[in-house]
Amino acid sequence: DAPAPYGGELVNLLVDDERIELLKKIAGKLTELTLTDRQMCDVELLATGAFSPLRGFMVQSEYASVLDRMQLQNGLVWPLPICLDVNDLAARTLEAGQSVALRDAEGFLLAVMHIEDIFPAEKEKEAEKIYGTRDPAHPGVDHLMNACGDTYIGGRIEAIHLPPHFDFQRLRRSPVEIRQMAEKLGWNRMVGFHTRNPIHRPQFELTLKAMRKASANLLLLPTVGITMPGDFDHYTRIKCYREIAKRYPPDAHILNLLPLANRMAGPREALLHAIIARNFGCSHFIIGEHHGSPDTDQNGQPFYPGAAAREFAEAFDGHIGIQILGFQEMLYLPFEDEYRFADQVPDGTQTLSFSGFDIRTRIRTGRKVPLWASFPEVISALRKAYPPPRKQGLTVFFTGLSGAGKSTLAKILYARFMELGDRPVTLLDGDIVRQNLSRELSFSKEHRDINVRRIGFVASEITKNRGIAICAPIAPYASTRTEIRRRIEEYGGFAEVHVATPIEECEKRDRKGMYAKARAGLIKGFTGVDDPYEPPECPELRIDTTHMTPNEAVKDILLFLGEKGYI
Ligand code: PPS
Repeated sequence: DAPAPYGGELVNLLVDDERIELLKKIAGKLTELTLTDRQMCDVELLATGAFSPLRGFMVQSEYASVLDRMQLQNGLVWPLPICLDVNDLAARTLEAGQSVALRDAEGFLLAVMHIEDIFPAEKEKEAEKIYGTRDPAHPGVDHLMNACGDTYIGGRIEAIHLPPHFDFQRLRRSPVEIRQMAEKLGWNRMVGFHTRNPIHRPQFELTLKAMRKASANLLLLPTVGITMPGDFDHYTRIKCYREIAKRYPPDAHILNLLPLANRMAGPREALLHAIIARNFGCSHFIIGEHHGSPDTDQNGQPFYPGAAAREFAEAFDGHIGIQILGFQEMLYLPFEDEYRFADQVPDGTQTLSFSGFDIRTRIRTGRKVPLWASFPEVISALRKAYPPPRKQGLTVFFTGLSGAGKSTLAKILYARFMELGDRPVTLLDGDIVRQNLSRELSFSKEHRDINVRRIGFVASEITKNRGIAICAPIAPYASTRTEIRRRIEEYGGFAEVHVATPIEECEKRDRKGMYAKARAGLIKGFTGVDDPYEPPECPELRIDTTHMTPNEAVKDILLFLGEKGYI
């Protein structure tokens, strides 16, 4: 039979209809918390029992116990804190003993939480204990340090609705539904495979080997909550899984989406995945190299040794009641045309291997993925969603002082792209945007940020839909520019062009007479005069137009874009 859920009982926090009516009535009077996407993932996994035996967000003593001893207070092994973070402002309005309404961004009521405890997040300690590093290049640490609120609230949850999903609804089954399905199919043994990447050849081989080893059927649990920046979007990944599904023996696997917010905590993450798999009814769980780990740090080094997650989880499998099937890296032997585990490769044999990261990079840069690395149907699905740079969307983001030449360069570049005519082009010039999209805004820091974010938002939509956006605001603040870059790079190309014409030259030109007015004190807070400009540290291009014609400058930009494959 399938193993019992972790802690003995499958938790179900969804309350019955009568209770829903009551909670809905009182919810209107309760303080509201709007959940982030990550928090909604946690609420969903708590509500459906994927996080059994947890019945809500952790209180302080539980949090401390997980950090220090990796245990819940009842002694069960538990690797990661499941906490609800709030910012200081919200924290000041809350107190223990109070109930709060948990809503999604649209205001849809998901759950009522009964606060038992409000306590500070021990961020430094959490980073060390959970991630083993404080390096902000680690996406889990970055989130904890830079995005997560400073206060946690703990307490029981009564779930009213699961967060609504409109995609792949038939593939979103709860642990109890998967258990029932496996029972109906007469499956006694099920091996879980958790992944955030498409399944390529080595992963496929691995799952087949695991199924044979455990004489079990397969439960594929791809993460569709939060994965890592740069990952393929989940629509594309699910298309790939569906293709791969045809390669398994008939009726031997179930594909089910897991709305988990990955922490990417490597060893501790792997252990959590194994516990979740047990709750879904798995008797075995596959852990390969670098399970649950971010790609690499800034020096190209892995955050955790390849075997760390596997060895860690194996050490605990007796405690968590699911058998870990740890596998070494699989390498391709070109002469033999087969995959083997690293320890089964004779010394001196030539081997090849591609990580998920390598394949992502190749797809995104339009390079070939050899057939030994993946399957033709997977490569084709990926190529369709992630075309080569020549067919991707692109944003050229000019930044620089007033009068530096941004608008002129942007206009010439616009004309060149229109002449090429292979993609729709939109010009978002600073002045033009301020006449319509940002008409009501001033030049305060706050308003400049809003203005630049709006431009970034429009540019990201254009880039997503494979057009070209040319932006030319001053955009004086580095962090806002970085934020926009991140958003746009998810969808296509981003080239920051710093028009670095020195202020003396801009002021000499003073085409609009603005510098003269600023110097005379008629305009306050003018960039470069009495307002800051933070020059980009590593723009794709830096152009000083002092001794250059605009046409020459644009030629440099086009050459750069050509080199990168965008035109
Ligand atoms: S920002 O900082 O990115 O929001 O600025 P932006 O939207 O690009 O607007 C810059 C243009 O507005 C004119 N202008 C000022 N610039 C800077 N500081 C102050 N206080 C200011 N007031 C008006 C200025 O002419 C800029 O035009 P460009 O085309 O850059 O010369």
